[in-house]
Order: sequence, then C-alpha cells, then structure tokens
Amino acid sequence: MSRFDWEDAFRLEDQLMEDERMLRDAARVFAQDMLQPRVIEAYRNEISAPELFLEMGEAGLLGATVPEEYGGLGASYVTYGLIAREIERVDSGYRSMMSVQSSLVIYPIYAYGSEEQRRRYLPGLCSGKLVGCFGLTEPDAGSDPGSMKTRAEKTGTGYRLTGSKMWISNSPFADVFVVWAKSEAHGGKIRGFILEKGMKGLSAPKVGGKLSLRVSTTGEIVMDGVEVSEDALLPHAEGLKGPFGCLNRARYGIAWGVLGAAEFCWHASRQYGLDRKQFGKPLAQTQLFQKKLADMLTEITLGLQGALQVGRLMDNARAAPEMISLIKRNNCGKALDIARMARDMHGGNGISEEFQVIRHMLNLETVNTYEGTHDVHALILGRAQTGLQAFF
Ligand code: TGC
Ligand code: FAD
Repeated sequence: MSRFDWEDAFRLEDQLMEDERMLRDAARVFAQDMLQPRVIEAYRNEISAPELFLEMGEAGLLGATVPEEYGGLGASYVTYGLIAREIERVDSGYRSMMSVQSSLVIYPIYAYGSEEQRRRYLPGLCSGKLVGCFGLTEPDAGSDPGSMKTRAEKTGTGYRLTGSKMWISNSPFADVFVVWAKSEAHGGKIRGFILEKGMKGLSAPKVGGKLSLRVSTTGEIVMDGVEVSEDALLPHAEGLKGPFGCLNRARYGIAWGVLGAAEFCWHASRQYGLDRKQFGKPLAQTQLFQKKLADMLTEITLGLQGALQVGRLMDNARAAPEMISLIKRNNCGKALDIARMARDMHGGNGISEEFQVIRHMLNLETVNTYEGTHDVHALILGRAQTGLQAFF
C-alpha cells in the first residue's frame, strides 16, 4: 500500500492533465498574490473593484473555455473548475465576479450570439476591458424565472425593453448587460438581449446592506423602455433553455469553487487545532476535533471527485443538467456545513475577520441560494427520478 496524503486523499493531482495543472497553478498564484492581500479590507468596507476584471483578464482567468480567436484560452471545463476553486479559496465574491463574466456573459454571447456579436464583445470581455452582467432574476421571479415580467415589444427597427431585474452581480459598473425578457414578437417566448451601459432608460442601482458576498457588487437592472436595434437580440436561444444553458456552466464552476472555500476553512481549522492548547493539550488531540476534521476531509475529497467526473463529462459533451444540480447542491451544502464547523472550531477567534472563516461562512450562505437554491436542486433531482414535478 502507498502512503496516504491527507491534503490530496484520492490523488486528484494525478488525475489532472499537465496543462490543467499549469493553468491551475497560475490561478493559484494570482489568487494568493493579487486577491488574498486585499480581501479582508475589501470585505470590511464593501469595496467594489471593477479594475480587478482587467487583472483577471490579463491572468487569462476570464472566458477560459472560449476559443483563442475570441480572446479565451480554449481550455477544458476541468480547468475552468480548477480556476474557480483557486479564486474561491480566497473569497466567493471574487469567484462570483469571474463566473458571471465567464459563464453568464461570455458563454451566451459565444454560444447564442451572431458572429458580429462575438467579434464585438468577446475580446473586450475576455480581457476584462469590458465588464458584463446577467439579468434573469426579478423582484417577483427568483426560483421561478419563467414567471418574469420583463417584456420586449417590437418597434420599427428593433425592440423596446421594459422591466426590472434584481440581485444582479456586477450590474452597477457593467458595460454589457445580457438580459432575458418575454418577447411579444416571438409568441411571448423568453429571448436574450445585449444592452450597453449608457442606453436611454437603462440604470443599475446598487443593492446596499449585504452582509454576505461583500467584495462582489450586486445591483438591480431597471429598463424603462430601453430601445435597442435588431442586432441586440441573441439569435440562437429561445425559451428558458437559453438562460439555463448558461446556468449549467456557472453552477458547475460553483461546485468546484465552494470546495476551495471549504478547503481554506478545513486547513485553517486543522492548523488552529494544532496550535491552540486547552486542558493541557492541543485541541487537535481531542476526539471531537478529529471527528470534525475527518468529516471535512471526507466531504471535500468526495466533492472534488464528483466535480472532476462531471467536468470530464462536460468536456466530452456527455454531462446532463441533473448531474450539475447534484454537485452544485451537494458541494454548496457541504461547504456551508464545513465553514460553520470551522467557525465553531475557532472558538471566539472564529468570529474575527482576521481568521477569515466567518467570511467564508457568510459568503457560502449566498452561494447555497443563488444559481438555484439547495431545495430547488433537490426538486430537480426529485423530478429526475420520479418523473413528477413538485415545484407547484
Ligand atoms: P422547466 O419546465 O423545468 O424547463 C423549461 C425549459 O428549460 C429547459 N431546461 C434546461 N435546459 C438546459 N439546462 C437546464 N439546466 C435546464 N433546465 C430546464 C427545459 O428542458 C425546458 O425546455 P423546453 O424546450 O421544453 O421549453 O422549467 P420550470 O419553469 O418548471 O423550471 C423550474 C426550475 C426550478 C428547474 C428552474 O426554474 C430553476 O432552476 N430555478 C432556479 C433559478 C436560478 O437558478 N436562477 C439563477 C439566476 S442567475 C444567478 O443566480 C447568478 S449568481 C452568479 C454569481 O454571482 O456567481
Ligand atoms: P425564492 O425563489 O423566493 O425562494 C425563497 C425560499 O423558498 C428558498 O428557500 C427556496 O428554496 C424556497 N422555494 C422556492 N420555490 C420553492 C418550491 N417550489 N418548493 C419549495 N421551496 C421553494 N440572479 C441573476 O439573475 N443574476 C445574478 O447575477 C444574480 N446574482 C446574485 C447575487 C447575489 C448576492 C444573490 C443573493 C442573488 C443573486 N441572483 C442573481 C439571484 C438568485 O439567483 C436568486 O436569489 C435565487 O435564484 C433565489 O431566488 P429568490 O431570492 O427570489 O428566492
């Protein structure tokens, strides 16, 4: 039998390709050198940092899966997941900035856009010169996006969009808005439109008072009769499967990302337990502490294997949305449990920003909710095995 490596229990490292390891290492250096030094203050003061997009773009972290001719790296989905894990090891909010740009803005323009739209937007978005946002959720349509009220009416030369979107990552400083609306001209079906900052009737006020995901800026999108020309319509997506095609990618990335946050909490707890003595011995020498570390090691190891397998299937065009629901739900739920446990294992220090575990815990509350809540993914998996939908 060979030696057990607690930091890589199932030898994930051996299951990665050389180029995947290389891009993962570059993402780790970026995250540790550029993001980690600023995160505590940024979280405390809720600092929005649009300039980070340029830095991420320069590091090749935006739109990694898109072909090079549009500004991406032509990388695998496994690589995309590994990037998400490294960024979220620092903070879920930074990963949010990256994954909205990559999966929810670059991807739909690449997959559903015309050649002209691809050439117009993708190089700027991949380099971070342009910042994007994705508007699906509305004040009265969250888990049920099919009930959205935003409408696109046909005009002589294009469309007029009216409605409002809520809880939109990046929107207050976005240049490019991918928004989803029911289009009268297409029988009321949901269609995607690309809007640009500065259009008449378009505004994106910031949502204040967030106690979670504070390094990521969140806002509304208000469309008060925004007029766009025909070429703002994404030609190759119709119905809810348009936005869901993007969500599949983002949810997949989240399934990797949250394990980065969980790994941070696990490693921090282990070290804290080795350093801190109570009752004359290290906390890590108590049975209850070791049981918690064993649970963390187990869930993270299993979660990573699940994410890797789904990533490999995505790279071979054999993944199903339900597989993504399974890993998004499981890994978010487990990461949140781990972060809560880590907070507890740090005792009083666990509530201090300096030890960072409470920041991860608070962030993961959001990640467990957005991109389909934990319970909504349970209903997707319930429907998949019974054939019965229980949403309404
Ligand atoms: P349903 O009848 O299930 O489906 C309608 C149509 O959509 C198709 N579809 C999918 N296609 C591709 N991938 C998927 N995952 C798909 N899921 C459904 C489906 O085949 C059907 O197509 P067709 O051709 O028959 O019309 O629709 P429903 O209205 O019953 O949906 C129910 C439910 C719960 C599954 C769905 O609405 C849902 O997933 N709700 C959660 C909403 C959500 O995830 N919102 C995310 C907003 S974006 C966000 O949170 C970004 S945060 C990012 C960050 O900062 O990191
Ligand atoms: P609701 O749908 O009202 O759900 C409330 C509760 O009811 C949840 O527990 C849910 O599980 C439960 N529930 C709902 N339906 C059922 C049911 N049928 N059966 C049982 N239980 C049910 N959206 C975007 O479009 N773009 C973004 O960039 C974006 N970024 C976000 C950033 C942040 C920080 C946050 C918090 C949200 C973001 N969202 C974004 C929105 C996010 O996707 C929604 O918040 C999420 O889909 C849940 O919708 P909701 O908040 O309306 O909750």
